[in-house]
Amino acid sequence: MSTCDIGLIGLAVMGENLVLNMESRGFRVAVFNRTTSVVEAFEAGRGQGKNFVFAKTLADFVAALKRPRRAQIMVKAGAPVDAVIEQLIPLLEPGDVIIDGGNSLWTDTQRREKALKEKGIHFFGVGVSGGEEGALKGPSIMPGGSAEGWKSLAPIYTKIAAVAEGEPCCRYMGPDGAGHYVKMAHNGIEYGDMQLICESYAILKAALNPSADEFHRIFGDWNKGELDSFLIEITTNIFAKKDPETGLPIVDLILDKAGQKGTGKWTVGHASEMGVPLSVIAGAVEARILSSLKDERVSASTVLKGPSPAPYSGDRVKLIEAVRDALYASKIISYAQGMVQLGKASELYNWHLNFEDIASIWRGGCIIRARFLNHITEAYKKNPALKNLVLDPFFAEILQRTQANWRTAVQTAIEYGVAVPGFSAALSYFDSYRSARLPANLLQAQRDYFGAHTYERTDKPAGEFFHTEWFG
Ligand code: NBP
Repeated sequence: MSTCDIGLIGLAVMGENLVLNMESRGFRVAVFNRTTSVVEAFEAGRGQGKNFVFAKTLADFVAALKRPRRAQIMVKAGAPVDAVIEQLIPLLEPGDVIIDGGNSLWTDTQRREKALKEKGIHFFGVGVSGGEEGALKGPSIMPGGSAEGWKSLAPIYTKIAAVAEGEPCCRYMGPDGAGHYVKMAHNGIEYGDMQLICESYAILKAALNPSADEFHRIFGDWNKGELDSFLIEITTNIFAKKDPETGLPIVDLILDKAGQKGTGKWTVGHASEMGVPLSVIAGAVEARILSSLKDERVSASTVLKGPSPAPYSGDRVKLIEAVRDALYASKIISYAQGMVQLGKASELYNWHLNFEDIASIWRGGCIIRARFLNHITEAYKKNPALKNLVLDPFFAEILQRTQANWRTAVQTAIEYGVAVPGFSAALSYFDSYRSARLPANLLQAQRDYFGAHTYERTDKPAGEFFHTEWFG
């Protein structure tokens, strides 16, 4: 009866594809879904004839699992996860493992892990990236939970994960919320990458107005070089897709109103709480928010006019190269900021995150997979204590090399009145981070002026604070 290696609750897009992946790698899997008809449809459809137990009750589901039981939850993040855990608890025993594979908030994972530990149940917060296709063919997997519990999960998750450079894209991240935090940071970086690609498109469109076919060629060329990545690849493909109804490029018919589910906002909110600059991702989140104000923007566009530059008279090829360089440099800054955030969170929660591992499991299976993650992996392999990715010689050289083009791209955007919150935030971070002196001396004077907040002096020892009587 108890014959299944693992069980999964929640047969929506991700759950269904994940269990098919597990089954295809030789595991026997019990499946359950709150709405029974979903299990029946799976049994009659994609699951037919395969090595599954199609459970119609949670009790049957649990009874089908080998001990220690491994029960993965793949339902909507938030209250549904707590509801499923509550139903599972009376059916499980100490030593069993519950895995939450959804995009849960890491603090929820910490709370759940603590509560279940008291009952002797291991709880795992596992980040799964790669969408529907990744879940089916091999996602990037970011597990967080007890090191002991991981022993019983590792044989399954390392086998179903994507493989990059011969290694599975799955490593143990650390205790409690570590896996879900890394997944959240991954999603934040994904927001940044997508926004930077959109800004490249916006600048080129405003200055050169390439056709969709030309964009297809431009992004296709970029994908052959340093920018080689899943997101550039799908962007290339998007430009080639025609609308069957009108024959026009589908991208030109899509409403410019972006959606978001919340992981980007969580990432930016916590970075800010920890005092970590995350300006590229913050720019990306805000760009989505602004895009969603479509009606307001349409009416503002009739009142507020931008510049009317002359048609672009420079070298088209050079501008395309400049935008590509700006995209690459901004992307490096975004990853550098994301890694600093992970470092700070690791210190805060004592997770001992390993950045080489993180960069290496993002090389395959997930949405941000990219050739340049090999270089990030290398950078942390050489120096696990690297303070900031931009200080690694490989990346520092790229930022030096692309700097002039990066500035040209931002200048062109400004000239044409194109918003580039990601490019400009990245460049401002670069210019701030490399500045030995910033205008914060004036800011400190202002704070002291109106609030007697005091300041330190350049000509006195650090830690000595001064106040000026500004009035009179
Ligand atoms: P959804 O996030 O759309 O959730 C649907 C599933 O949750 C269904 O199986 C539904 O059961 C179940 N569910 C809900 Br809603 N409330 C429940 C409750 N109170 N008790 C039990 N089950 C409940 O599914 P998804 O898109 O497959 O995503 C699953 C998780 O994976 C989410 O956390 C998501 O953020 C994450 N994720 C998604 C992607 C992606 O590309 N979609 C990628 C990576 C991670 P029902 O059939 O009875 O309504």
